Order: sequence, then structure tokens, then C-alpha cells
Amino acid sequence: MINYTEKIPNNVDLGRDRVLQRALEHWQPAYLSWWYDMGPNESHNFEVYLRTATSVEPDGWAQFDYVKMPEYRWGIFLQPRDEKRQVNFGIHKGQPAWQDVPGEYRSILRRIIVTQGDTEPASVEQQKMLGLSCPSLYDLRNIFQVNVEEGRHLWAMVYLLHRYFGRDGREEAESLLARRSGDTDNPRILGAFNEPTPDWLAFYMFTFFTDRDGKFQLCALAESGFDPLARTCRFMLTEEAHHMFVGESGVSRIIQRTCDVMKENKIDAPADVRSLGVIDLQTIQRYLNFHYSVTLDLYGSDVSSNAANYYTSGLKGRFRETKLEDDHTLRDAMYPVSEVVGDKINTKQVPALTALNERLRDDYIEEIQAGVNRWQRVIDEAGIPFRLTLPHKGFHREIGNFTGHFISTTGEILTEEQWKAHEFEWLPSPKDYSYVQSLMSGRVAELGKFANWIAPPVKGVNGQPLDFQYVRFN
Ligand code: BYC
Repeated sequence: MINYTEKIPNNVDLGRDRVLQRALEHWQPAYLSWWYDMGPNESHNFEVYLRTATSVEPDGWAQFDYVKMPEYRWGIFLQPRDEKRQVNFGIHKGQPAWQDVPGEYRSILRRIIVTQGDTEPASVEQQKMLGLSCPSLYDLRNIFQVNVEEGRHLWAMVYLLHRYFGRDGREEAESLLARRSGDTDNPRILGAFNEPTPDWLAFYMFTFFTDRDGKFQLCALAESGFDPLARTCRFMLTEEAHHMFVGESGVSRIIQRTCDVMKENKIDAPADVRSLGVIDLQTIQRYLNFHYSVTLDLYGSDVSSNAANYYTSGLKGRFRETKLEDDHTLRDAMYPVSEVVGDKINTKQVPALTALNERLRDDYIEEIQAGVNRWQRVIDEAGIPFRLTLPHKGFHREIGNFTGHFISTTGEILTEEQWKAHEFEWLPSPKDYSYVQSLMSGRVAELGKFANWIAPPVKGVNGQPLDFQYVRFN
């Protein structure tokens, strides 16, 4: 028998809970078998310089060492309990935070946890092949770090399902290993997690845009009145920060390299830029448009009775709920949402309770805009007259009020025919994808070397130099 207390670093007293131990004994081999099947391709013998969470102490929660990924110690950590914590919003505001699942909310709470849990293995599946075409050992190590931590986030949700939801929780935990990203019969739950991540530009865009949805959703769940969920999400956010760093710095390094080549060679036409083996800024803009729009869909409908219920019942709060100054019940508050009326996009006021998805999306957009501004600075500093912009909120949307409408990147309402005529000015075309992939045909694995299409990072991982052996291939 496996000693789970040793094998799974945890601060939930795993060794003393026999029921939970039995559930995990059952699930863990299935998880590993999923990892062997769907985890990073051909990587099982690699020794990777990884960070492993070993506690929740702010200064020293992680240790770095070489690990074979199937032997990674996927731990279970909750932020320490605050005995005085209360439900901070909704109709139960002021009651002590729940340490167990309130019976009347059992099924919606399970649904939220399953939806969150489903995204974690999905992203590992989406990134499965990318290790074969990494631009450096540094980047290879980073994608593996992201992958094992998404695995840990799956463990975090599975812990909640096993510990608090009995038999149906165990069944849901099994289904989390059965769905597959992009599978026609048994897909992942949310749209963006069924899209392919075919190359490294897509990977960095995904970790910048989609992992940041992860951040905002986790922040909303970290406000939950169901205390174990709140405490779990708080710790997950610690790791999430690195994933977004990988995305933001990855795109920034690609932009940097492109700008350097453009300046050096005094060129700006995309064909000339491509002829020198780097990614033209226009293609980067199209990838941005794609990842931004599919990620906006992840917030759900602009007007949603589900979202209102989650909030009213105290299960899912707003971004930084406890820092907001209002009544935290939103009984009389209104919030603006967009809708398409004829050939116009109008704004209308709706009860704020029903617009909570839209509000979280707006909070997200603000942070995304700041990140895009940082990318812009790289272009500006190179003196290149090109602007990276976020497309209109209604562009290329499949969930919410814009569904079924054909909106341009600048917010004009078009006919389907007009929209199609511009599609590949706005979104990556098959040719763009094949060009980007042509740059990434093999792995760059020499110490300290970086592929031609990306600049080196400013510094290495955990104080190590850039020519450190971040991955040993054995
Ligand atoms: N695709 O009222 P509606 C992360 C469904 S990312 C497909 O509009 P609601 C990560 C919806 O499920 C964060 N279906 O929306 C990132 C519902 O179906 P049911 C993940 C969609 O319920 C990178 C129906 O449409 N966490 O962590 O208010 C790497 C009507 O729903 C979509 C969470 O999402 C879509 N895009 O809100 C790794 C938090 N959108 O239930 C990890 C938990 C909606 O009627 N989830 N639908 O069958 C939630 O809070 C909510 O489920 C949502 C949707 C915000 C997603």
C-alpha cells in the first residue's frame, strides 16, 4: 500500500482520514495513467528542474529540484483556516463560513468545482505535444512546470470532491479523467479548453489570456462562503501567478525578437519579416484576437441567472469582494451590459446580480489591457509604428449577447458575408498557423541556446543562469 501522507505533501491531515485515503488510493493510479497517456509527450524519463509546493508558508512554500514528472509530488494544500471567517455576501452574509457543504447548495457547488477542475487536465492535454518543439531548455522547463501545477490544481478540486461530496464526488472525479480536450464524444466542459494549442505562440497567448481567466475565476471562488473551496483557491492563486508570467514574458520575448530583427534589417513588410524567420507583428495581433475572444466567452452569458444564484447563495463572489464598498447583496444595484439591437450595439442597465459574469469579464479586461500596454512598450521602444490592440468585446463571440452576430474588431455590425471577407485579417489563417509551426519543427535543447524567433528571458529560474541544464533528457 502507498503511504499517501508521504507521497502526497499536504496540510489537510490526510493520514488521519481513512475514507479519503481509500478514495485517493482508487483515484491516484487512474490519475497517473491519465498522465502517462495525456501528459507531455515522450517526457516520462526526463528529469526536470521543477518547483514543488511543500507548504503554504509565504516565504518558502516551494522547493526546486530535479524530478521525473510522473514522480512529481502532487500535494494538497489549503490556506490556514481563519476561525472567524464569515460568509461575506449574498443572503447568508454574516453567518459563519461553512466548513461543510450546505445541503441545499450541494449540486450547484459540485457543478462549480467540477467546471473549475475540468479546465486543469484540459490545458495539459492541449499542451501535450509542445515539448517536442520547445525554443529552449528554459522554456521546456517552464511548460512542464505549468503542466505539473495544472495537475496539482486538478488534485485540489478532486480533494474537495472526495472529501465533501461522497459517492457522486468520486464519480465526478473519475469523469474528470475521462473527458478529453477536443473530443467530439466526451469533450471538456468549456469552449476554450477544446481549442487546440498547436504552437508556442498559442501556448504563451493561452497562458497570458486563459490562465488569467483562471486567476479571476479563482479569485471569485476564493471569496466563497464554503470555506474549504475558498482556502483551496487562495493557495492555487500563488501558483497561477507564474503561469501568467510565462505567458506574458513569452509573448513579450517574441515581440522583442521580431522588433530587433525589423530594426536591424530596416524592414516592416510581414513577408520580409517572415523571410528572416521571426513572427510578424500582424500575426501576433491575430493570435491575440483569437485568444482574447475565446477567453471572454469563458465568463459565461452577460446576463445569467446561474451567476445570480451563485452569488446570492454565497458560493461565488466578485473579484476582491471584501474590498468592495457596497451592501454585498446587490439587491438594488444595476450594471451596464451590451446588446445588439438592429445595426447598433446598445448599453442597457440590468440588475447587477444577473450581470456578475459581465462584471468579472470587465475586471479581467482591465488587467488584460494593462498587459497589452506592456507589450506595446517593447514595440514603441524599438521605434516601430505598430499598435497592438484588444478587439471589440463583441468580436468573435459564441457565448452571451453577441452570439450569432458578426462584429468586426472595431465593433461594427457586419453581415456574415462581410465578416467572412475579413476573417483572416482578424484571426490566424491556416497559412499563419503553418508558418508559425514551420519555425517550431524541432526542439532547441543546447544549453543556453534560444530559437531564432524568440529573445532570451531577462533571467533564469530560481537564480539559475540561462545556460543551466533545466531538463536532463536521459
Ligand atoms: N463554453 O449562465 P451561463 C482555469 C455554459 S479557467 C461552454 O452563461 P454561468 C484555467 C454553462 O456552463 C477558469 N459552455 O454561465 C485556465 C452553463 O451550462 P449548464 C475555470 C459554457 O453558468 C487555464 C450554460 O452555458 N473556472 O482555471 O453563469 C489553464 C449557461 O451558463 C461556457 C471557472 O469557470 C463556455 N465558454 O457561468 C488551466 C469557474 N460558458 O450549467 C485552468 C467555475 C458558459 O447550464 N465556473 N457555458 O450546463 C463558473 O463559475 C461558471 O460555470 C462559468 C459559466 C463562469 C464558466
